[in-house]
Amino acid sequence: MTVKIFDTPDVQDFLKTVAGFDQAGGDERAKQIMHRLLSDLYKLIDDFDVTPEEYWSAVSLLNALGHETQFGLLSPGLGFDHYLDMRQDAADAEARRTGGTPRTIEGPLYVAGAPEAEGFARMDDGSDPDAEVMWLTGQVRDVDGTPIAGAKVEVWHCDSKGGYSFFDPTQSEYNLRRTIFTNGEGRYRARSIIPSGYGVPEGAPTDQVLKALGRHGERPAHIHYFVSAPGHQHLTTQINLAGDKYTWDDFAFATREELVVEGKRIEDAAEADRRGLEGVFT
Ligand code: MBD
Ligand code: FE
Repeated sequence: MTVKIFDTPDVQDFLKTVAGFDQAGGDERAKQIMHRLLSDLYKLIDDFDVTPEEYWSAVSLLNALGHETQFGLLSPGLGFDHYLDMRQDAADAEARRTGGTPRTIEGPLYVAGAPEAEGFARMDDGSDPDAEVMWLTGQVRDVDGTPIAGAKVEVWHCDSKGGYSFFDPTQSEYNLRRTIFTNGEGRYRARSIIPSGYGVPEGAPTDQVLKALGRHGERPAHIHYFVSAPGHQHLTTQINLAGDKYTWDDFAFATREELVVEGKRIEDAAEADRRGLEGVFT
């Protein structure tokens, strides 16, 4: 079937009716956006001769994504999260807000309300004896390099099997999630465990979409951050642990050169703890 009806007056009038253009109520921006969205999709159906079977299988897929709350997971896979960041970067550049650690995407797995600590936090609940200990230390500075005391550093990451607390029911509440306020020198420290990479659940609706595109759903090992302080722009970012197979092949497009960090292995556990507690990693 190769009928082309999109450009006919009937279809154009119909689109306006569907988008509520001839109704007084509702929201003007919602109408404009819906009209554009529907127009693009109607045109796509016409241009690609989308069959009813294809259309209804797309509806099923959307239902499955919603049922499994996976819109937030497919979103970075389709590049929307990174695209919004690119727009923020462009807005910052235009406003001459330059310097500082680059932003990258939040992802769908943040949970508010993590336990708070001053200066130092142990992030893991100790339930994974096979996991390797990881120390994280850092300093929050403004774009001029001045340390910021009392900055809020929210950190979250997955366990050694790629699971995040709250989404992985085997983990304790807030495992690997902490809010740490920087000390007088703007520094924070955390003792945690090395996270593994993350993979989209096999066979899940998000996985089905990626497979149809010939893509995988893997992310390199990473650690999420929100950094904020009064009078400063909120930063959403991540660090990637260097040497991961997926560092430059992240399904969520979140890797940035400046955010790839090389961990330093310390074989002596007591030495690692001593250095971590002192915040010295040279
Ligand atoms: C993650 O852990 C993540 O950070 C993103 C962006 C998407 C899926 C899982
Ligand atoms: Fe993540």
